[in-house]
Amino acid sequence: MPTISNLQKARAAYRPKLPAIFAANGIAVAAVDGAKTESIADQAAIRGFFPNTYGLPLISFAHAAGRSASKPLKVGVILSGGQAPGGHNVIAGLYDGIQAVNTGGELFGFLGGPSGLVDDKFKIINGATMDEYRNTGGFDIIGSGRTKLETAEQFATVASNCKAHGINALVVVGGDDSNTNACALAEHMLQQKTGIQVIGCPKTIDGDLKNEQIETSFGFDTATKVYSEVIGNIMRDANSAKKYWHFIKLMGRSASHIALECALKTHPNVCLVSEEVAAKKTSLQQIVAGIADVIAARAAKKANFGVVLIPEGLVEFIPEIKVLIAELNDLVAHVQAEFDAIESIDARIAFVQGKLAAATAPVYASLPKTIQAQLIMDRDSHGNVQVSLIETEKLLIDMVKAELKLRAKAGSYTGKFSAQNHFFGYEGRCAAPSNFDADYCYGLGFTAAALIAAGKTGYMSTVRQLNRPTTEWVAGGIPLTMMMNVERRHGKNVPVIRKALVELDGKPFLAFAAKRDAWAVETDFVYPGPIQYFGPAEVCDIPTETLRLERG
Ligand code: FBP
Repeated sequence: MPTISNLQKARAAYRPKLPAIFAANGIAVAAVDGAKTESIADQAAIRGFFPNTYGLPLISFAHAAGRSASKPLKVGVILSGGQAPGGHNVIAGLYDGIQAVNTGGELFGFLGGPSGLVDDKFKIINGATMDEYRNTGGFDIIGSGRTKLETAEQFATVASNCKAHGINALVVVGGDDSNTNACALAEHMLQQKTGIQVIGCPKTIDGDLKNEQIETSFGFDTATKVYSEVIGNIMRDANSAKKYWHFIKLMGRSASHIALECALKTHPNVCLVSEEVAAKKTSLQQIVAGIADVIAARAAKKANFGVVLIPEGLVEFIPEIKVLIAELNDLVAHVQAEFDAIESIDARIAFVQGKLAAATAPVYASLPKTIQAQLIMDRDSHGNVQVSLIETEKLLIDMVKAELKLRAKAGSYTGKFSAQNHFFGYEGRCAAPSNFDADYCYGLGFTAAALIAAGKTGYMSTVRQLNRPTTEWVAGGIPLTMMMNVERRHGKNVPVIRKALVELDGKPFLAFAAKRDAWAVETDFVYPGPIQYFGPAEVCDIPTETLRLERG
């Protein structure tokens, strides 16, 4: 038995609250078909891609006596992609739901993400195993992975592995890409008449898997609370020492939801929002000038300290860097062998520099050498640059320093600039889930079991009305095809679940935009402190600002 902390011991006793329908009736519920659905765009094309799962109705649940007498379920589950707090509670909800249907039910946890399904690597999750992981962070109960499950060959292998074990349903816990693939898997299973159902669950700390039906992805609440706690601590340090500017990069591969949420919670002097940078076509030099303006304005008030929040995906949204990255991705792919043969990083940089187009070559040349090197290092499995490895926070510090030097020379800046850099991402992905995520995830898992018991496939499990007390949370199902549109990826038109970026006319961004000028010059820091698991509801159960503003 591994050693566990006192908090973990106390937390193991927490009983997550279920959505109202299950709290009142257990699994004695029936699925009720609502209105038929259409995809959010490109309806004819999406119908063509998914003839068997397109147009399914929305699902809600109603009390139905006698439902608990159903036959035992044999379900497989995978955790896919980056860790997010609450994954273990999705599995706990699923496990308890399966047991509620019939105590003879079985849960197969496929190991290491989607590859576990293909390679048939699994462990049976029993009651004792489950109890060790309730309300804990991490995905370590079965591990996760980023293997893409998308080919007909993989689908056929998955079907035969499931049949061999008598598995009648799969639950895919993942983000937009994993659930896009879950939809294709559901379609395959129906087309091949395998009888195997597929249900998705919305996971990602990035908060970019959301829409009318999915109010938030799980993990966003806990992760942003952890980052906000640490940002608050840094703010207090900055306000005590009064000598450092802290440049903090925050995870979130593309969308800036995490940075925006942390800004709303902590009131930094600057928070960049990638989607705004793209919309306004702000250049890197303009971003640098904007930050330097804030630093100069605070220096004029003798405040030579502050905090700047930077979303992880920023570089890909800056117009000239976006073009540069696209060209570099193509270039490195086309001359891969030649490129790999060059040993020194200086020679690689010179090689790339010589091959760039006339418009992009000066952009590349203007960047510090470390960033030039990071832009041409190892690609991800799609051949793209790995943005999380680009040290945008250091790039901005260097450029701001240079800009302030020029201003000092010109006499328009007289402050002192000393900077520290940070990157917060992994620190929050496996935190013990907040009460919100513990309850939400348990509800998502239990709902997935109810959807399976009702014979549904091609759905994502949903729990809604999350801005209200848990006693008013509503469980249901949304067809995966409903969230889809067609996008061009790697030269092909493909159906994908649409990623939700920050909307510049959305309430969270507008609330931030209304305050940011004041936060820039004043020291209006907020120190949220650590997540509280025990205590009054107004401390323990507060949802994110994003959810509160979006849902009222
Ligand atoms: P998912 O989209 O799979 O949930 O992952 C999110 C994320 O945490 C991003 O914020 C980050 O850019 C990425 O994963 C890091 O990936 P890795 O864990 O492979 O380093």
